[in-house]
Amino acid sequence: HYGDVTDSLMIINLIRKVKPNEIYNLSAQSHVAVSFQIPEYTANVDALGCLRILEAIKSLNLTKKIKFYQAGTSEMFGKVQEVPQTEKTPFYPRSPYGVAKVYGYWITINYRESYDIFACNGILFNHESPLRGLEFVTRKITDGVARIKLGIQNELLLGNLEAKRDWGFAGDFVHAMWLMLQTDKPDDYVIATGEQHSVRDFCEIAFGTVGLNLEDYVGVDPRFYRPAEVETLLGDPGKAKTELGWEPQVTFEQLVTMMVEEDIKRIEREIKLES
Ligand code: F7E
Repeated sequence: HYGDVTDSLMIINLIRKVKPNEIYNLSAQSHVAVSFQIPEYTANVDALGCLRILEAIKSLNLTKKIKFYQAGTSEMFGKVQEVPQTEKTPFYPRSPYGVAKVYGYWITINYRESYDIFACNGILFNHESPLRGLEFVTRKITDGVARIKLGIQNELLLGNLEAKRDWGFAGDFVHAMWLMLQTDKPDDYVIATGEQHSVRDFCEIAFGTVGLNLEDYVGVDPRFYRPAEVETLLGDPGKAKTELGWEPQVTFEQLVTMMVEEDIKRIEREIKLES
């Protein structure tokens, strides 16, 4: 089905047609840096998009039939007020993206409390995989490492190398989303690994997996700096562990290695096809 969360009628018609029992709202303009350039569009999709789905569920009288998952984000913590961040840590978003997601978070709670919808917020920290878009730092690095290793690129230009993130494997995190909708009572959960690494650490391991040294290839280009940066994020997944029985399975090193290996395989296939 085609769709767009800026189109209310389409959402209503699609729900009527598909009759889902679970809706996972992952729709977003999800790039933090881009949200500074298109803030109004980001708010329309990321904040009002969530409201439109909730309002569709309510106006179709399906509040008892559909469970709803809202993709919250660690970007809501932004300039962190506490370390590590838990479900109780106050938000301080640092981008139009983060601000729009705070609206999505609260409107989800508001519809849960006002209309008794089974609605949950997952507050997911960064989650990565070989499917990650090339505009995000992890995939930009692993794709760059693969190209450098295969001799088709000779440098990798990045922004803030000191930013620290709690990076996990997307497959593990999607499992947590599903678990949230299988509980008896809707609630909100931080999903994170509880481990933190810098962009520089990520580069070091990624270059290390192919026997190269990051210092020989990585340069800093201020074009990739953000007007306001989120310097450090570290989640406490304790509640998800106790209440959902969820724990991440893939380690940071395994994640980086998996992403580099997949990029090397993909680029080797592309080179073969071209020759
Ligand atoms: O940046 C720094 C950048 O764009 C991570 C989204 O899925 O996760 C993601 O948001 C860090 C930042 O992800 C480059 O300044 C350095 O500090 O990979 P990112 P993000 O902004 O953390 C959260 C949880 C979401 O919800 C978002 O939707 O890396 N950085 N150099 C760079 N970032 C990029 N993109 N490109 C660089 O060259």
